Parts: sequence; structure tokens; C-alpha cells
Amino acid sequence: MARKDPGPKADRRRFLTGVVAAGAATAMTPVRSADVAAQAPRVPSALPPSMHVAQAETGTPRELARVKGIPGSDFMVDVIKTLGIKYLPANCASSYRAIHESLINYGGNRMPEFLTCMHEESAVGMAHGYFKVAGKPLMTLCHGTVGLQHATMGIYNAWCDRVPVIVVGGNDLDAATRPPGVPTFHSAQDINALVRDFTKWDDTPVSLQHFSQSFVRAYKIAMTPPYGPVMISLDAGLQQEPMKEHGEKPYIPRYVPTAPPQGDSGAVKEAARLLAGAQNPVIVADRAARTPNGMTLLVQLAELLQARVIDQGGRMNFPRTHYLSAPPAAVSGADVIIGLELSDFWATVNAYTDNAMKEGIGTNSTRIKRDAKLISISSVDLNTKANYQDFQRFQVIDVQMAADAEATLPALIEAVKSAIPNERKAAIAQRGEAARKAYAEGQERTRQAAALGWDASPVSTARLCMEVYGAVKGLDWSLVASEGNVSNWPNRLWPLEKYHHWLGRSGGYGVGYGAPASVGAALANRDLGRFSVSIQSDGDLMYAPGVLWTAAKHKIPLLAVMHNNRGYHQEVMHVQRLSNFRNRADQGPGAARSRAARGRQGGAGGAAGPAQRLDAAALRRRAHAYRSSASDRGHRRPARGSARRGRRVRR
Ligand SMILES: Cc1ncc(C[n+]2csc(CCOP(=O)(O)OP(=O)(O)O)c2C)c(N)n1
Ligand SMILES: [Mg+2]
Repeated sequence: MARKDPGPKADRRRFLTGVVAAGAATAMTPVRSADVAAQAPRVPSALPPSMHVAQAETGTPRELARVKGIPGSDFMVDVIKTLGIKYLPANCASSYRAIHESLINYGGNRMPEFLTCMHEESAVGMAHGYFKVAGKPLMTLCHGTVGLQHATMGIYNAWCDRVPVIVVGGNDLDAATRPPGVPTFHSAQDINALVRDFTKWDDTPVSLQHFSQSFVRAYKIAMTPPYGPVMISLDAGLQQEPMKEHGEKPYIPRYVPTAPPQGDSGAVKEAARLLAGAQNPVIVADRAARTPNGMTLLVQLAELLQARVIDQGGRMNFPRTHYLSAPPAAVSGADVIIGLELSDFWATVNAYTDNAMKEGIGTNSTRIKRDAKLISISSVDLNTKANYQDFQRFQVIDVQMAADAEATLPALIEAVKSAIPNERKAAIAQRGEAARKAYAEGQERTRQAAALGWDASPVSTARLCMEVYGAVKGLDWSLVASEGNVSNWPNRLWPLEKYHHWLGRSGGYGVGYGAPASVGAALANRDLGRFSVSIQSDGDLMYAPGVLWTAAKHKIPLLAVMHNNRGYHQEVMHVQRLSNFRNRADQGPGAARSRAARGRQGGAGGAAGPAQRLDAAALRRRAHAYRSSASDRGHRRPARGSARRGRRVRR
């Protein structure tokens, strides 16, 4: 269609011949530019090619010198293949071009398969989400400086969430041979320094034998509880140079998993004694279940003691449909509390209220009985570093085991069995009856709370979550992420029962996790024939929305339902809270700050508050599209239809 006003003519030919600049000037100052045009020599549209250029463009290129022997990076691929790493989400870069080429041409782009990512943070987030479903780590490659700088927040989230990710950064170490210019900007003396404070281990191999040992060691360390990310710097020279033909051929060490650390037998016995003798023991779990078996063990312990379980949701630890499942407030009546892999024991037993008291720093209060005994099993006690404060506030514990909770549970269950005297069994059974009643009442209260404003528009967060559940409940679903603030409704209302029903949160609360982790988890679920659904907040998605391209490109099915409250709502609330503390109404500067946090709502004039509308019919259509196509094609294959393309539900 012809444009009404074609504007100044800026077609390609005129632009290339340099006339456009003169033309634009003409439009503004006709008299002067006419003079200039008269005086200026005509700029040729193109210079004739020099003899050298003409020859290069028309002649047959000379045969390039071939690098002889086996490339070092082929051997690296051999090493990687021994570990069964299925995918390699990454953004490409020249500092690892040699291993990139080996992965494709020598490794056949299988085990691992390279998945193109738009951002290094997305690549790490994908590996993060993938592990929580598959229980197997992925590796990523990144440009040693700039790429790693992008990857860092994702690595920090994985560190806080105790998730293994193998990060390999290309780096040109030898200053005497590295190409000048960009590759030198992109090199550093020690790229690993950037992430050393929040990785379990890092290394810089200087020979191929060193690489094979480092890589297997890195994998082993990442996969020893507490899991965590590891980093290897990969020298460009080592990748590119052929394997040396003198000396022994480097060997590849066999990977043998390390057994996770179990609690000291004396401490296990003491914990069992306290639990067996308690009037009201309460179990609190955060990242206790590393595998589905962790859930089975926790149910056994809870039923043995008829103890209520608070699942803090770092992982899927305990079925929400079990009558012993309890809300966080259940700690208040406990005389013995056992915390399993808690990231914050202090905040489990204490409350912090963010009010204007104590010169604005808020107030602390206890949530538990004064003489309650505290037991902790946490492998993170073995892996504390100084700089980042993910160890949280100090909490005095009566029996503390630096050990993996899941690995310690079998011994603890046996010890509790022997510690319960026969005469206590009736009282324990009675405790179970009280728990059933409390559970039923709690469910009813939650349902009533969820029903408040059910028909409101914009839709309430409880309704949003339940409509999503309604759309997927007939499938083998997996809620892979729930970002932004939806008042924890999925954890309160959905019948979360299986390990893959809920994967936990980001760990470090670095926003931008939900979208990539969902895609990574959906990739693992795709291979298992499961349906992935996420509740996706707007702010989280807008950090690096390119991950949706990766989902579409690599045919990863995901139903991401937008929880679009049109703002960084948590931050809006922070600014509002501060303006209250300072007795400044939501006008003037307070309102300006609030608008700044609201950002995309358009600043001045943007409507505050939740604004998502719900198209429940569209939701059901998309889940249905997946269901029909999955049954058409067999569950283990990616589904046809919109759901598999990771599209959002439109409003
Ligand atoms: C990388 C990073 N930057 C900034 C923040 C601070 N922050 C916490 S919540 C939040 C808002 C997120 O918005 P959205 O995902 O839309 O969730 P909502 O609060 O609106 O429910 C921000 C910016 C953060 N946690 N991480
Ligand atoms: Mg938001």
C-alpha cells in the first residue's frame, strides 16, 4: 500500500551515493545547501575494486593450511560424552569456537545437543529448571568475560537453590598469541573470579589431561549434595591445538558418584529421642527431597510420629493432600521442631515485621514456645562461603547435623521406630486424629479465603490459579514455576502430590528466573511425556523474553499463563510502604517513586494494582490442544498445537 506521505526520499541508492545527507539539508535550508551542492564534488557510488580485492572476489580461494592431528576440542567432547549430558543451552561465542565446532561436527550435536539461547542468563536458567525435573545436570558454554557476566545472576540463583550447573567459559589465556582486538577485550587472567563466591568449585585446565580430570571432578563436585554450580575456564589455545603426539594419550577418569553425607549416628539417635518423646513434634522441610524418594521417606517419618509437616516449598517435599500437611503457623504449638534443609531456620521460628518501628528497621518476635527444642539436618552447613549472605541470620540449634537430609532420613526413621516406647503409641495416634481435624479446618479456611472476590474483575490471583489448574488437571501436569506474587495459591490450593507437581522457586530470588527455568523444566518434562505449565509474571518475563524463541525453535511445549499485573508490583508495594512510614501520602514524591517502580504502566496516569483479565476458555482450549495432540502422537513426543510453542495466553 502506498504511503500517504513518503517523506524525504531516502531510498537505498540515494543513501549509498551519499545524496541523502545533502537532500535532508536541502529540506531545511534550501539556499545554503544549493550552494554546497553546486560546489561539492560528486561522491562516486562505489570505488572500483583494487586488483587485490577483485582477485579475492573472483579467484578460487587457496587451500587453507589444515591443522594436523586430532583437535584438542574433539578429545574434550569425548570427555563430555562419558557423562551423559543431554543438552547444552548456550549463546554462541568465538572464545569457544573450537569446542563448538567439535560438538557439532565430531560429536554429531548429540549428547549434548546445542540449544541456541538468546542470553546467557536464559541458558543457565534453563539448566536450572531442567535439573529440578530430570535430576541430571546440563552444561552451558559462555564467552568468558561478557557471556559470563550475563550468566552470573542465573548462577547465583542456582547456587542458592542448590542446583548443579556446569558452566564452561571460553577464554584466550596466552597474551602472546591471542588475536588482537575483540578477543583480547573478551579475555581475562582469571574469568572464574567473577563467580568464585557462588560456585562450589572452579578450575582452569592447562592440558588435555588436566581438562579430563577437571571436567569429571567438576561434575562429581556439582553432583555431591549439597549440589551446586561449578565453573571451568577453557583456554582457546587448548581447544584449538592438536593433541600432542608424544607422551601418553590422556585418559578419561570414570565417573563414580560420591555418596551424600549422612548425619552422625549419635546425633541421629539424640534427634530420634527428642522426636519420640515430644508432645507435639513438627517437621519443617525446604529442600529436603532431592528425589521422589525423599518425599516417600518424609511421609514415613511424619506418619510414624503423626507429626505435622510444614513444606516451605523449596522442593516438593510432602503431599499437600496429606492430612499431616500443615501451614507455617503450625510451629507455634511445637515442643520439638526438626528442620530439613531449611534455607532460613531463623525465619522459620522467628517473625520479622517490616514496620516503621525501631527507626524504620522493623521488629523481630519469636513464633515458637520458649523451650522448644530445635533439630537441624542441612548439607549446606558443609558448604558455607563468606561473601554472599545466603546462610541467613544465626539461629541456635540444639541438635545440628551437617548432613544431607534425604540421605539421613532412613537412619532417622529406624532410630525413631526404636525410640518410641509402646505406651506412647496411643497418644501418637490421637495426635494424628487432631491433625486430621486441623487439616480439614485449614482446607476450609483456605477455600473461603480463595473465594473472596472470586467474580471480581480484574480477576483475583486465587481464581487465576484455580482456572489454570482447571485447565490442566486432566493431564500429567507439572507446575514448573509460579513467579510474581500470587499469594502462594498454587501451594495452598492445588493438589500437589507428586515430586514433579512443584519444582520450587529460584533460590536467590533474582527476578528473570521463571521464564528460562520453565523452558528448561519443560524440556525435561517433554522427554518424559509430561505437560508443563507455569504462572508467569510480567516483570520476570521481560528480563529476557528471548527464551520463548528458544522454546519455539527447539519445540519445547509449555503453557505459560501470564499473571500480568502490569507492574513490578512488589516494588510498588515497597515504595508505598516507605511512603507510609514517612507519612507521605501516595502523592507528590511518594507517588513519583511509586510510578517509577510501576515502570511499564506508563508512569503518570498508569493504573495501579493488579490488572490481569482472564480468558478461561482460551486456557482450556490450549490445554485441550495439547491433550488431543499428545494422545494422537503418543505421549513421549512433542505435541502439536499452540501449547507446544510456549505461547502465552492472550488477554
Ligand atoms: C534481578 C533482580 N532485579 C530486581 C529485583 C527486585 N524485584 C523483586 S520483585 C520485583 C518485581 C517483579 O515483577 P513481576 O515479576 O511482574 O512480579 P510482581 O511483583 O508484579 O508480582 C523486582 C523488580 C530482583 N529481585 N531481582
Ligand atoms: Mg508484575
